[in-house]
Amino acid sequence: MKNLNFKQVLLFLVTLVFSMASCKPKNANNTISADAAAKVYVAPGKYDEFYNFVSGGFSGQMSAYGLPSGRLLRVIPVFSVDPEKGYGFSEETKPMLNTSHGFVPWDDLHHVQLSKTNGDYDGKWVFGNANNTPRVARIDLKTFRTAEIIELPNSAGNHSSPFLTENTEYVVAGTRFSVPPDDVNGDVPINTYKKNFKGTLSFISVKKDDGKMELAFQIECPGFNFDLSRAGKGVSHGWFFFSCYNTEQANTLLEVNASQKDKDFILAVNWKKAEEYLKAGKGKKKTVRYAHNTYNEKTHTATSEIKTEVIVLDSKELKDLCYFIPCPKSPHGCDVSPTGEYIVGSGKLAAVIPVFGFNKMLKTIQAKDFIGNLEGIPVLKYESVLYGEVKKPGLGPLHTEFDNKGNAYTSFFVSSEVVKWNIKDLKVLDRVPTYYSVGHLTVAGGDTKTPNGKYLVAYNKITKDRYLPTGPELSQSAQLYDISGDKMQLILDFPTIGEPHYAQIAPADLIKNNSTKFYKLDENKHKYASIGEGATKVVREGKNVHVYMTAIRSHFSPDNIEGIRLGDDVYFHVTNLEQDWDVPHGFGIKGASNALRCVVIDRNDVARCVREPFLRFNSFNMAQHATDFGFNNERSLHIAQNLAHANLCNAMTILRGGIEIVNS
Ligand code: RUQ
Repeated sequence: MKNLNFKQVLLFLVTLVFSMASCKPKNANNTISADAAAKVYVAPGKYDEFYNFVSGGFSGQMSAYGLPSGRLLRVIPVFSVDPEKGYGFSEETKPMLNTSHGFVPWDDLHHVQLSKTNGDYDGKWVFGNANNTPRVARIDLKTFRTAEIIELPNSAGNHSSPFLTENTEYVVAGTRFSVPPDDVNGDVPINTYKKNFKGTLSFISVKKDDGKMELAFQIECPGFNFDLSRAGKGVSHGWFFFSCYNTEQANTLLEVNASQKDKDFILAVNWKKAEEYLKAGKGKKKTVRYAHNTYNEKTHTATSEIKTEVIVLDSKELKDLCYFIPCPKSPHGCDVSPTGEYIVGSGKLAAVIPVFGFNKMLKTIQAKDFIGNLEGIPVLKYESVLYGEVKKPGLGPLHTEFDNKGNAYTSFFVSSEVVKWNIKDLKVLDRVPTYYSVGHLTVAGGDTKTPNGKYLVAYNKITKDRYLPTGPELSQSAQLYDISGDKMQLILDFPTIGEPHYAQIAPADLIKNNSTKFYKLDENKHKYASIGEGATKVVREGKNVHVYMTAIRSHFSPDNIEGIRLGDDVYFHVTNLEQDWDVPHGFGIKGASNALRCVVIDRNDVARCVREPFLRFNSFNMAQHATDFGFNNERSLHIAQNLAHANLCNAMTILRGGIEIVNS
């Protein structure tokens, strides 16, 4: 491959992709053995053994599935508005999507990471990254709701993110694309890329008890692209590894120019050392702008705070902080074995999978066995750090996970397969086709110190003939394999929400017993909450009218509101009084552009509208009189049930005969 130029390689790969994708493997129908159905059957009324948290890609959301059944349990809104849950529509949740650029209603969520204690999942939180407008979200696994979102300055294409250290000390997020730092004039000619563009790695600390995130520090690195990353664990705890490409620092035709070199790098970062430098005051304060959004469970309201400072460590000046390990051809996945000793780099265009030894790396550093220095960062000798190469594994390796028997599983996008190999002797043991073009894969507990090793799921980009056709666009999908035996066995296909990238699998027992059933009414600290029907009222404040309203099965209170005058703004604050598991209510108003859903017991949402031009509610059914506002309970409830995910407005200007929202 070395002697082929990139275009030849690409042509070769593309030809392969097409041949893989267009002809069904001969044994496609035979790959399911008779016992597969029994293996995935979860009887009605029975629970699955595992939760599977799957990234939603360009849907911006995360979804939770049960395994082995493949049942979709919930779509968790994270970076995109979600009318089903009112997320991003109610005034209470809108601040979650605030950024330094204003309200951003979508993103691309690629990677999920469950919080860890001692290198194993602890079931508290799951984190996700936003690629487009760089952010990291924390989802609380008691409620399956997004609890916090933090934006990342000095970043663009937050892809090597969010990856966690073994006790969730840090969530780490590297920028995929280098950019001029936020505190300098970024309006520079592109041909000054090498000089002006920087790659920044963010370290977000996570508080042990409540998970609160803070942007602890950033490390400024050379202007490369940081693609994926993993924390060290066990022996390598204290280190972080990032795959990087475009070390050519090309700025045009990246498809070709960013893959000129025979080797790119894995960047090894000693984050314990970074902490020392930080303590010694070696960080520099930089002026930036980023949003930090938090959802408060007591007030049921999110707040967004704009922060203006970050501490940056300079990899050029600070010794022993970073090292480059050469790695063949545009490494993508960068994965660390359960013991923390082996680091696997998957070069998208490489013919081998290099496996590096952590202890060999330390020795190489000690012996100063360097082959060069890039912007102050020593480059280690490939052969000295290398433990060995997996030969002829497949084409287009992307990601690797591990089982509990010393094996690794790598996904191959181009040859559309999962390949099992042994970590010690690097021999390929088994390979199975995926349908088709697998991206990420996950093994139950596959990135922990103690993988479970029962199941593997492959996440595919293309489904082609796997499902009933749905027009020109088909669902992406997941495929479940039983990996408990010597041979991997495909046992289930299931479609996914959006494009799945990384996903993780956790034992159900870790999460299900802590699930919140409802919010206690008397703990509601929302400003406009009505604790019981007796507390409902209508309060006039000048031209604003606040309706304190409650909802309980089939009944809104008050159900008639009078005294509204022409020109008033009316706000509905609806408190759901139910104190039982899973009794949501909805509230909607015809023609309004925002929605509210009092999904959870005692959640009090206000969807303060609206004032949008051109929205007219002349035919609004609930307003019966010129100045009185007749509120027909039955009809409104009917509307609510049918429009649980449709329109709602609860501030409106009353005009004659109907309700009109005017631009004011
Ligand atoms: S990356 S395959 Cu974000 Cu591999 Cu998706």
